[in-house]
Order: sequence, then structure tokens, then C-alpha cells
Amino acid sequence: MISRPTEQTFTEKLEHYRARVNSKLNLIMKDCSNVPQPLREAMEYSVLGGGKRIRPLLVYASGEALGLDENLLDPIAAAVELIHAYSLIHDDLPSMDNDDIRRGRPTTHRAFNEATAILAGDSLQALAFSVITQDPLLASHPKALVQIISRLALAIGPSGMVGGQMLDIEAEGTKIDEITLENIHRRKTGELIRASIMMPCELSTESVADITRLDKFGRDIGLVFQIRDDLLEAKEDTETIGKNTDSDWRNKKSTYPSLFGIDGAERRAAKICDRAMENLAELGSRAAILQRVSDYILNRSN
Ligand code: GRG
Repeated sequence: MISRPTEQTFTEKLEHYRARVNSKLNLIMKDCSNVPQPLREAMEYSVLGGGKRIRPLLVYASGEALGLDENLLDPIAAAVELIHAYSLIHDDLPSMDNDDIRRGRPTTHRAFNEATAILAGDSLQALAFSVITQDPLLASHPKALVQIISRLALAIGPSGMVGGQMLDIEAEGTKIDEITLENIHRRKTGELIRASIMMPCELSTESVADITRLDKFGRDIGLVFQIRDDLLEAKEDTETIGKNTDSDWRNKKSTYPSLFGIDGAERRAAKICDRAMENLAELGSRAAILQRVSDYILNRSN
């Protein structure tokens, strides 16, 4: 039984999904009462302190395209956001990008200390998996649950997000080509976004052809997300995007704007987004909300 309102505007629907994941994340944090206090505070600071919730939105939008019950999607949406929060904490560390500002306020290691930030990131990663594995509704879909865990682990592990981070660090100060940059972006950022779209597919009985379309869409929109991120850092000020705008430059990173210029990077993002939309078009009106989230990813201003 699908329990979602039918006549909502896009904005209202996004707010509805954001409120859903925020309420789930609040519950998860309340359940952390036995976690040592400084660790719990650093986890809460990182998870409940803002953020656009793009990955959870993609989970819900993908689930909507597949006609899934929102209650089944809540733990998946919360888990991807917990993983994302962990990745931001570690990405900002002195040994990584060494950033002071995130979401318009001190990064976790600045607000607490480095050891607490590392442990908060580690904790959030583990917590994401326990949120999925301990959910009673998902437990009634055991085969899908194993595939969901597998997709998430692959997306964020050494071949995915963490591997991408390694390649990113290795490439610092060197001039890389488009294929290498695309590979780094796909792993570092794209795979978690792709998994956000694909985990709900494990709960669906949709045709293989439609699942393949969603997968192609997920791969492309993950890359679009990171090109837009590069562009925002190149074009906007710290107040607008809530983080340092000299991070890529300071860390001598190649980005789409540094390789192709602002216009070239904009054109590439738009072209890849068009390709992503072509795959969605095949799914018809069910994918309307996914299309709108994609527009948002391409055109976002922070
Ligand atoms: C294990 C020590 C160790 C490090 C791993 C996990 C990791 C380091 C790196 C992942 C790299 C990473 C953080 C990629 C995502 C970069 C990115 C574009 C973040 C911004 O995402 P938004 O715009 O942020 O969705 P909000 O604040 O809206 O949630």
C-alpha cells in the first residue's frame, strides 16, 4: 500500500521527503543514548546540522518511480545520509582536504577535535549498516536486504568512494586527462549517488530493462552532481556554498572547470544530464520526481 499524497507540488514533495529522512535521522540519533557523550555530540553535529539531503531524495524518488512504500525506503534514505555525513567528516580532515568550514560552520574536527571527528565518521559508517540490517520492514525482504547491503558496501569501499578519494589524493598537483578525472569523480562521489537510486531497485519487481535504465541514469547523474560541485567551488563565494572556495586550488586538484573552463564544464554537465534524462524518459510519468531532482542537481546554487 503506497501511503504518499498524490497532489503535491514538486517543492512540497521535496520538503515531505526531507522531513521524512530528518525525522528518521532524529530517531536514530535519539537511540544513540549509550554512545559516549563527546562521540554522540560529534555524530549529531555532523548528521543533524543541515545539508541538502540530495542522496535521500534520490532514494525516495527512485522508490516512487518503482511504486514502493515509503516506509521501506526510510532506513535506506537515512543510511545513505549517515554514510554521506561520515564521508564529509573524513574528507575535511587535516590529512585529507584540511577544510575549516562545512555547511556554513566549523568542520567537525574544528568544532570538536581530530580524534573525535575520525571516530564520529567511523561510527556513522557502521551505524548506517546497522540501521538497514535492524529495520523490521526490510528484514521481511531478506534477499533484497543482502543485495542492498552489498550495493552500499561496494559503492563506498576501496573500489568506490574510498578508492576514489585515494586516486584524488594521488592526482593532487598533477595534470590529469578527462578520463582520469571522470574515473575519480565517478568513484569518489558518483557511486554513492548511483547506489541511492539502485538500492530501492532491489525491492522492486520492475523489468530488467527499466532497472538498467535507472542504473545508467544513476551513473550519469552522479557525475553531473560532482561537475556541478566543481563549478560551484569555482564560481561562488564561501557564504553561498557554506564551504571554502579555495579547497581544490589549495590542494592542487584538477577539476572540470580547471580542465575545460567554466563554460566547457557547464556544457559537459548539461550534455551528461541530457543523456541521463533520456534514460528516465523511457520510464514515463512515474519518473517525474526523479527528473525534477535531476534538474535540481544540475542547476543547484549551493
Ligand atoms: C577513510 C580517512 C578516510 C577517508 C575517506 C570518505 C572519503 C574519505 C572521501 C569521500 C569524498 C567525498 C566527501 C565526496 C563527496 C564530495 C561532495 C561533493 C560533497 C558535498 O555534497 P552535498 O552538496 O553536501 O550533497 P550537503 O552539505 O548538502 O549534504
